[in-house]
This record gives sequence, C-alpha cells and structure tokens, in this order.
Amino acid sequence: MNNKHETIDLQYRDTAHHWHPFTDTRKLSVKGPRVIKKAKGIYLWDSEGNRLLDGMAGLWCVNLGYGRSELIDAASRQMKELPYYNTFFQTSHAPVIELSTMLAHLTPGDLNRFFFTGSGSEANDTVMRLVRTYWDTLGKPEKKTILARHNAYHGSTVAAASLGGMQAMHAQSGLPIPDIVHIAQPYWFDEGGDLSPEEFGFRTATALADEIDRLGENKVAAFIAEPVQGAGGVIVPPENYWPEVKRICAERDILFIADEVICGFGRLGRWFGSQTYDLKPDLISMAKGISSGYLPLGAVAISEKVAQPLIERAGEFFHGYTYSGHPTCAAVAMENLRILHEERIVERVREHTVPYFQKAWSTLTDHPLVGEARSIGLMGALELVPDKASRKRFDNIGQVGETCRDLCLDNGLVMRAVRDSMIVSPPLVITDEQIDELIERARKSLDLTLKKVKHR
Ligand code: PXG
Repeated sequence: MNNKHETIDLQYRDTAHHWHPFTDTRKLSVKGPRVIKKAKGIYLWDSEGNRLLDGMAGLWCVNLGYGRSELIDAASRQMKELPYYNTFFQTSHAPVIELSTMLAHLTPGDLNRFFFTGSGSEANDTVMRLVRTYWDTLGKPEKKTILARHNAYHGSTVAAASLGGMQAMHAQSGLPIPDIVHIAQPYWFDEGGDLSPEEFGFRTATALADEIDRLGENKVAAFIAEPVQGAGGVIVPPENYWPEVKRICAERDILFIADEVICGFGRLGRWFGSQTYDLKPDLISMAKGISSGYLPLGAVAISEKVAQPLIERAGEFFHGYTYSGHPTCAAVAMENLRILHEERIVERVREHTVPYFQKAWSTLTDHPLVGEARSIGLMGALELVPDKASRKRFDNIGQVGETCRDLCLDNGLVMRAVRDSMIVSPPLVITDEQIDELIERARKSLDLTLKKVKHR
C-alpha cells in the first residue's frame, strides 16, 4: 500500500470504530484524523510523510522528547523481570519503592509519601478522597468543600472534571458534584478589564478569602490550583497573585493542593512549579512529565501533615487502582527522572533554554494579530485579537484560533488553540535552532491567518 492508500484506510477505520477524546465526531468524520506514525526528538511524522515540530510535547508530557532508547530499554528490562504486580494487600516491588524514594527527594518540603495512579485525573480523584478523609479523621467531617478556579483543568473523571472549572464539561454531564465551588481565575488579559495586572492579581486572590469567609472556614477543606493554568490557556498569574494566595491560605485552616500535572518535572525551569512560586502545598498531583508520557503514570504527593493523622487514625484507605504503582511504568518513570537529573536538563531549561525561548517568543508581540505574547518556563501563549489596544476578542470566539492551528499544521508545527489563544509547550530538550524554527513557522502561520481573517 502506498502512503495515500494506507492513510485513507486507517482514517476510514478510525472514524468507523474509534471514539476520540475531546472531539466532535461529526466534524472528524468529514475530515478524517491526521495519523501520526513515528517520532524522534521533538519531531513527529504523519502517515503521509509530513514532518511536524511538536510544539506541545505530545499533550504537555513528552518532556525528554521522543525515541530515548534508555526508557524503552528500562521498560523491556522490567517487563522481562516483572511486567505487572499489584501494590495492594501488603505487597510491593523495587521499581515503585525506588520511584517513591526519588520523588521524596525531588519534591519540596515534607512531601514524603506517594500514592500512584494511572493518570492525572485519577490523581485528582485520589486527592479529593484523601482530603476529605483527612478532615474526617481530625473530627471535622463538615470541612468538605473544595475550592477550585473557573477555567481550570484537573482532568476528565467525574471528580476531576468537577474540580475543573470548564463550563462546557460541566454542562454535558450534570457536573460539578456537590461541595465544589469555583472562584475567579487570574487571567488578566481576558478578565482584567481596566484594572492593572497588580490590581487584578489582588482582586482574584482576594476572591479566595471572600469565598472561604462566605462559606465559613469550618466548611472548607482545601483549595486546588495549578501553579500556571495550562489547558486553560497558559494563564500566568500577576506577580502578586501567589504571594497573596499563600498569605490567605496560611491564615486559614485549609489544605492547599498544587496540581502539577503540567508544571511538574521541569516545565517551569524547576522540578516543580511550586518551587518557582515558593508555594508550600500539602498535596501535589502529578502525571505527564513523570514518565515523559512513554507510559501512563500519575501520583499524589502527600505531606507529613496530611499523612500522620491518616496513619494514626484512619485505618484502611479504601481506594486504589489495579495499576497503582505499575512496575513497568515506575521503572520507565525512574529512568526518565534519572536522565533529567544526570543530564541536568531542568537546570539547562532554567539557565539557558527558557531565557532563549522567552526572548524569541516575545518577538511575536509585533505581529498585527497578537495582543499579547506571554510565556513562563517553556510554555507560551499568543492572544489573537482584532484590536491590540482594547484586548477585545473576535466575534466568533475560537474560529480564528482553529484557523491558525490548522495553518500551523500545514506549516509543519503543532501548536494548540485554546479558544483564540495559541499555545506551545515544547519538549524540554528543544535546542536554540529548533526554537528559531518554531518561531519562524509560528510567524508564517500567523501571517497566513491574518490574510484569511482579512479575507473573511
Ligand atoms: N491536571 C492538569 C493540570 C492537567 O493538565 C490533568 C490534570 C488530567 O490528567 P490526565 O492524565 O488524566 O489527562 C491534566 C491533563 C489539552 C489537554 O488539550 C490537557 C490535558 C489533558 C488532555 C488535553 O490541553 N491535561
């Protein structure tokens, strides 16, 4: 079969039998999916031989890039020795023990214990159960409500989607479940109005205090937030936001949960985003970069403050997944962390790649379509707007973003559209030349998008 026929055959069977996540199946059936065939470093190849620069590191996860033989060998070695065994019923195995020990070294503060899951969503479900059990154990079962933010993404299971603040997700399935309350997000570009970023940072942080006071501190269990919202649109909070939130949490008896599924493992130039912002989370949920996406794995880091009462008084924690601490996933994650550590990749990102990327990314500010080109660590967003000064949006929100995303793909670049924000989060191993290539392709795609917008 030649490439074209093979592609058509795969597309046909895909649309007939494969139900995709976050996809309009009717639209997909008309167009057929792009079939990705192989990958190396930061590049992907589709079934027709087109090469794409993967500006999204898969889905914010392939931090080491594709094709690292050490990870493949680690999986193969572990599968030969012990492909699977569970961690229920008082058993364990070396890979999960080694990984837990390594994570205890890497995570900030006294986050010393790790519950393993298969994904970030499962990690956030676990967090919810841990938090509520913690307060029960302390004799405060009424401390149940979890505060989260509008437009946050915490995953797709019922609990994780409820914690998330995505209205479209809630609307489809009667979510959120009870006792989850959403507060304002620190998205100055979209919601800051006439306020300065500082005024807006203060206002959105204060929303947390106001909500806790409104509900009563005795009803609030925890606040969950990503250090930087990823899927929401790379929302970098104003500088005063986190210091203010930290102060509010410290003055009140609630737990703070950092969702580091995207920010963890070097994305912001430190091992965890909590270190970038000097946060002191009681729990951290993590996934994605923990294994560079080579195998599915998530985890919850538990501080001693949370662990001790649970150990002393809660008895059995009735929660767990068949694949909690899967040995092959753990072995691959361990190898991933070893490479990140030994090749000093997180340090290189912080000291070299991020300054280079930030400078290059900010040059896109001069483009007529770009209202803001912001970045933090190796994450960037471009706000596409018809009028830079007013930050006003296009009428048919999301359409220009989709056009730009498709043009990026035509130009060999995977860039994600979140409404009319264009997002990148490339593998941490991206080189300076590859950053130049990413920017050049992005600029070309923006030029073509502008042409189309004018034409419309
Ligand atoms: N928390 C955060 C902060 C995430 O970004 C999850 C939890 C859930 O993880 P799992 O492993 O269950 O998917 C995520 C996942 C996108 C996109 O289009 C983002 C995610 C997943 C899928 C798509 O930006 N983030």
